[in-house]
Amino acid sequence: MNIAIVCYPTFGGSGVVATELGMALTRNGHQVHFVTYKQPVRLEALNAKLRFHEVFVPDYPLFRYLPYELALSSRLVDVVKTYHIDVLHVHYAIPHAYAAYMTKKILQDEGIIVPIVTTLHGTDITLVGSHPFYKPAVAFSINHSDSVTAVSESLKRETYEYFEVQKNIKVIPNFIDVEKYRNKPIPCERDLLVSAEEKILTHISNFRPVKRIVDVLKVFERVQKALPAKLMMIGDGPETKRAKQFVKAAGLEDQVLFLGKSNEIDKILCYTDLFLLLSEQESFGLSALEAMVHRVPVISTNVGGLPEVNIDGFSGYLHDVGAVEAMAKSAVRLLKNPTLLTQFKQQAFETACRYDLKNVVALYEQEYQDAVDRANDH
Ligand code: GMT
Repeated sequence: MNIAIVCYPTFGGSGVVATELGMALTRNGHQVHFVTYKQPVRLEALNAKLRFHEVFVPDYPLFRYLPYELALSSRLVDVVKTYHIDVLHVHYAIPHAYAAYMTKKILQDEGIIVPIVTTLHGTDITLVGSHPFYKPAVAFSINHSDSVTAVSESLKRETYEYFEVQKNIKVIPNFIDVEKYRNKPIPCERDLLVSAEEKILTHISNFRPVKRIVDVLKVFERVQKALPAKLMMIGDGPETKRAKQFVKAAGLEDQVLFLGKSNEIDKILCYTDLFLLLSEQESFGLSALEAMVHRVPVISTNVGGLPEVNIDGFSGYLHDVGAVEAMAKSAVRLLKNPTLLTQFKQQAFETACRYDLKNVVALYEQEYQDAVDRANDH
C-alpha cells in the first residue's frame, strides 16, 4: 500500500509512535510518505520506500497566525496525487484530522478517493481538544474520519465522554520493538555515572505541567534519604526552570542530572533501576513502556491508560496523583530488596512483551485495508 502519515515531528510520544510505525510498515513492504513541517526526530534512513515531504507555511504581513492547516492540506493533495496514496493516516487530531478532511474534500472534487484513519493520542482529546475553542472542529473531524483509533481503552472512553462522537473507535495500543531489545544488550556505562551501591531513577517527558515534574523531584528527595541514589531527568519544557529551582533549594544538585532532549535514551534506560511517571493525565505513557522493555519497573500514577500499561504489584506500583509519600515508600521497598527488584525487572519486561510491535503493526494494516475497502464500496 502507499500510505501517507501526518504527525508532529517532535520528541513527544505521538511523533515517536507515528515514526516507528512508518518505519515498520516499510519493512512489511509498504511505501510510506511522512508529511509534516520537519523531519521527525526518530525518522532514520530515508529511502525509496520511506519519504519525507516538508510542509512550508509562507509568511505574509497580514497573518498574525500562520495557516498551517491550509498549507498541510495543499501539500497532502499534492502527495496523494503524485504518489497514488491509498490511505491517509493522521496522528493527533489537532489540526491533522481537520486538514485531512479538507484534503479528502478537495480530492473528491477531482474524482480521487482517499480514506482517512485518525489516531487519537491523548491531549488532543483531554487537555486541548475538549477546550471549547477547539471542541466543535475536533468532534467534526473525528466524525468525518473513515476510521478512528485510540491508544488505550481509557482514551476511547474519554473521547465518548467529552465529544458527541458517533464513530466506532478501535483501540490500537502503542507498541515497542521487543526483538530489538531481547537479545541485544546495549553497552551500559553505568560506572561513569554512579558508584556500585547507588541506584538510578529516571524520568522522561516533555516537562509540561501535566507531567508533575515537582512530584518526581519530591519522590526522589525522599528516596535518596533512604538509600544512595541519582535521578536522571530527560527532556525539556516549560517546567524545566521550576524543576532546577527545586533541585537547588533542596541541595540535590549533585544527585539530579538534567540531560535535556537526549538521543541516548536506550543507554540511560539500560542502567536505570526505577522509572518515574507521575502525570496528572496520561492516555498511555509510552515512556513507561520504553522503560519496561529495558527491564525497568515503573512507579506511576493510576490515571488514564497507565493502569493498562503498568500492572500494579507486577511491573511496578501505581498511586494516586500527588501521593509522593506512598510513591517514595514503594520505590524504597523495591530498591532496597534485590530479590524483589530482580523479580519486578523481569515482570516489567514480560509486561512490555504484550505490546510487541509485530502484533500492533498488523492491527494498523488491517485498519488501512478496511478503510480502503469501505471507501471503494461507496
Ligand atoms: O504527553 C504529551 O503531552 C505528548 C503527547 C504526544 O502527542 O506526544 O502524548 C500523548 O500521546 C502519547 C503517544 O500515544 C501517549 O503515550 C501519552 O500518554 C499522551 N500524553 C498524555 O495523554 C498526557
